[in-house]
Amino acid sequence: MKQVYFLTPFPGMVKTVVSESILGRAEKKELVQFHTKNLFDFADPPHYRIDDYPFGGGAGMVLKPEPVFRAYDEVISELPENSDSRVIFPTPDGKVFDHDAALNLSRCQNLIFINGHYKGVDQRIRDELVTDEISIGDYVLTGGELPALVILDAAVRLIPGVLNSYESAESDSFAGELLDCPHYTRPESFRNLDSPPVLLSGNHKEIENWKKKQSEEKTKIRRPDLWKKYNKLEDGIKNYE
Ligand code: 6GU
Repeated sequence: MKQVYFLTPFPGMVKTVVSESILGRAEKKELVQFHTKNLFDFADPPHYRIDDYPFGGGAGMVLKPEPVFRAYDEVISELPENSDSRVIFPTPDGKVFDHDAALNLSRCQNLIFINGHYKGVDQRIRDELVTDEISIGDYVLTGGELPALVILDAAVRLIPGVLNSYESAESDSFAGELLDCPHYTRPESFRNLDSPPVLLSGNHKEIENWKKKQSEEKTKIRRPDLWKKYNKLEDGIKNYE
């Protein structure tokens, strides 16, 4: 089973999301187990501070090294020896996350997320403990918990057995390089809005052609970058044949 740890000043935030989502269902299925370590539990009395002013000045506070290193040591002591662990620090200056990175994490044994809610974390944490610095896009959030949960959700849904077959990850956008096609369900006509007749035709070949065409048109317009990549791949296949 995959072990996932969060080192965070806000364990409640993580627990709530896990328990109310498919992450929680994956835990019930015993495919993954979630743990949180409250960084305040590893801070020094009497003030139990986990952040402090930055050396050299500047705005914002910096997450202190001691609580993080201590919490990390405790996590390592709970994991089997020589198990394969990735230590993830979600940060806007990290490598931008994508489907391939999610797939890669889904295949790791243990994931340890270090979440700061401060201007930064002491660089020694990043230098000594962190294996992966990951950003979820070019904008800034107030803390690492939401991005950690985004990264985790994307990875956990790719673990075999987490999704039901009808939620299958195989036809996802990005898994196949093209964006997903539009979907319709009953009623066939709703407020005078009709579903595309081809989808009700029963002609599987035509349905597949329609879906592919829709995916291609959407990708061309919204994501010229993916469209270019897709065409290169298709050309590769054609040249190979
Ligand atoms: Cl990983 N963290 C924060 N705080 N903001 C972000 C981010 C991560 N990725 C994009 N913005």
